[in-house]
Amino acid sequence: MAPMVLALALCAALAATAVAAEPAAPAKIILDVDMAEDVDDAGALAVLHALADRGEAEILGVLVCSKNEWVAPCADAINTWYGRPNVPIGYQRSHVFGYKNAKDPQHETPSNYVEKVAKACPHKLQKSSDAPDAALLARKLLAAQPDGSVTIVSVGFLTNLAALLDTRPDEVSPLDGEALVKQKVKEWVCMGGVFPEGSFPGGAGEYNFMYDTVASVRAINDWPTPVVFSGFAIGAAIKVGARLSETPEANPVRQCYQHYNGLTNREAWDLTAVLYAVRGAGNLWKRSEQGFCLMHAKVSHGVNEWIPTPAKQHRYLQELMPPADVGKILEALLIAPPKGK
Ligand SMILES: [Ca+2]
Repeated sequence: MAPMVLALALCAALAATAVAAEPAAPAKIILDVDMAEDVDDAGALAVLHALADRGEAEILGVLVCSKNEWVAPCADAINTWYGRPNVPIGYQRSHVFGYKNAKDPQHETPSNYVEKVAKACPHKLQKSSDAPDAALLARKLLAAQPDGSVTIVSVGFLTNLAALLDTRPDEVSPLDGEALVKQKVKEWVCMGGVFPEGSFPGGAGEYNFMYDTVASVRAINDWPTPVVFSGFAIGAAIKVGARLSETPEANPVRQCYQHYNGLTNREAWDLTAVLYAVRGAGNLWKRSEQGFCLMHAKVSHGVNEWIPTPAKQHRYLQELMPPADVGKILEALLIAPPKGK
């Protein structure tokens, strides 16, 4: 190669490197949790903070879909531990009808850890119902962002997202909920469902879809943007949490796992959804063919049916990397010290 050609080739290679090294804009994330009955919501919030510490995510807000006065304070304590005490938190006001609360819409989601952790760790929010309505907060957060820029990650029931679709135009936006979501949301990443079967052997639906069934039907069947589901099997194959014992005792996420299961490993359902939402499928997962995750209300609570069709923008994650290796990635984020600690 002539020296001049070589020099040009080198310049081109350097320019390409410079372009490749340009950091991607952080993913704008709203995380909707049912932190209460299970502990992986706490792990998911920790992973999201770790990704934010690495410049990969921007946390716009946290929504709480479970009915329990200690969930929002517990989430607030985790946000505070990670140095983000001002992340807005919204709380559900609208459980409709479902498997757990069919007879009692006021049914509280029990928890063996949120109250203990909230009482032990610094935070500001005194009770969940002190937080604004989750659907109205989501409107405010979405309206302030560029079009097509926000990823919503739900790792609990679909109470808040159904309520968001049902919101009416207000001072925040002249658009109704569906139109606002369509304009601002890039993708909804949903932990839930059984794919492609739609139910477990025996016929039961997946917990997140089943809990507030009417909300699931409304949110999933009518959602106006692409949706990617991290179904039950994806996170069930990965177990993390025990290594939180390597983090300080003051870490509220460590305390959540401590109270929940004595600081042992737990399935990583919710953590997988956060990781996919921020980093994409990469070499961790495959995305299924395009289709429609049709929710049924009557067959059995929370049963979904997978219908391959280009007419709907739903996909679900499929295993690619061995789950144990995905687990190592999640674990490293879960136990990473907060930036500056
Ligand atoms: Ca959850």
